[in-house]
Amino acid sequence: MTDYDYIDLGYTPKESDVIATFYLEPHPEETFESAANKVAAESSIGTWTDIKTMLPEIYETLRPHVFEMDKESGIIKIAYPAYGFEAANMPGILAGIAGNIFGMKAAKNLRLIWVDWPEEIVNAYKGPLYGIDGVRKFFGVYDRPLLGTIVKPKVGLPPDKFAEVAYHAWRGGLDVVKDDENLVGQQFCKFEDRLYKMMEAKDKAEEETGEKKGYMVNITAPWDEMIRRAEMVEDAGNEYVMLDVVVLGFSAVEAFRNYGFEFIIHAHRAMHGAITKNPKHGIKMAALARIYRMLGVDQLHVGTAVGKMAEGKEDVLDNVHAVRDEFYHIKPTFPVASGGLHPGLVPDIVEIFGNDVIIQAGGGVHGHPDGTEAGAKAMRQAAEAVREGMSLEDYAKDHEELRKALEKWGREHTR
Ligand code: CAP
Ligand code: MG
Repeated sequence: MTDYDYIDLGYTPKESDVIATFYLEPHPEETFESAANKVAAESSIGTWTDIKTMLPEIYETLRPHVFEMDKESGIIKIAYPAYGFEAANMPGILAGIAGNIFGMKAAKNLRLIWVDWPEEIVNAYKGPLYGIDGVRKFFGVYDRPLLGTIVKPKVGLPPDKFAEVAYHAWRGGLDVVKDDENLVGQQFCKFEDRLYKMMEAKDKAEEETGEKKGYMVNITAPWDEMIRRAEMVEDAGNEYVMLDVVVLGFSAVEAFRNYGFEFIIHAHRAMHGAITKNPKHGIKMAALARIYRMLGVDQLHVGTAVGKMAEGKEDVLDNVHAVRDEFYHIKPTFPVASGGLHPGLVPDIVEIFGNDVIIQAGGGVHGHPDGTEAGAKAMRQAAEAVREGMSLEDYAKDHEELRKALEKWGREHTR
């Protein structure tokens, strides 16, 4: 057992401290205090035993303080001096406060719920280049949520078919079309072929509708290839890229934002559920959402509460606060509601999120009885109905596409 005590309930955190809030359930043979102490040690300067190399000045300047501890709720708060971290190195920071501790014997369950970042760390991050205001300006759309689709099937369509589906989605009134998270550069839909077909389709849709359109092209790949693809996207004149931020890793996301491109970055979070879904263990999505915002993504998937993914309303709202609330110099990230959505759920989404949300529907557009363009129209009509304060049912009386969508899916939450 380590001799060093990190529990200090009288401690008042300094403004410069990084404060991590955890839910902790100790191993049955461990007291709550001892488990908390071990979590504090392992996430900062300590180890499992006392060591001859722990110079007093190291302990004094870098020790964490467990300054709140509530056995009843399992909540502990640990303050870490910012001096213990390299500010512009998120992987390095997380290797401490969200590293070994999740695998320790001492904690049966451990969940990082939230991190309060001090200004001196936040200053090392750029945050989104555009954020909500910048993305709205790009589209010139201010009075309704942005609307989008994911081309389905997830993978399989060849580039020309893919672009045709996208063209219909844009024509029907959607602002953005995105690749699915697992569509990259498969041999039946090579990255460059898809990109160029999509550029043509986007130009055509913009000309015909007079509206600005966006293509969120998924450049997720090993780093060198991802940069090569990003350069290709830049040359093609596309303004957006999409990153699968969890599978790519914190290093890639931080480095990509610092690389010098001027893309709007759409962040898909495939794999987050492995980290965030267990309410007793792992990392809460809201804490991750705040980190991805610091790293600089302009748009981030945050759940829907009413669609096919598991997060409930409370969690979704925590995510929304993490990306939209004031946070030093960092712009707000646009929350994206996606997963099992259809036109009948648009009012629920606006009720939960307000207008500052990007609503995406894949199945809920391409599954429309009359196809993609009608599905896109139905989504736009649903958003118009909400904007005008009308019920979907009333609006659908003289809007056939919305009527047919409601006949198929009603207002049901998805599973
Ligand atoms: C939505 C989606 C997204 C999910 C991911 C999909 O499609 O493209 O990947 O939204 O979940 O493939 O499921 P549908 P989350 O509209 O067809 O459901 O946004 O919660 O990370
Ligand atoms: Mg998807």
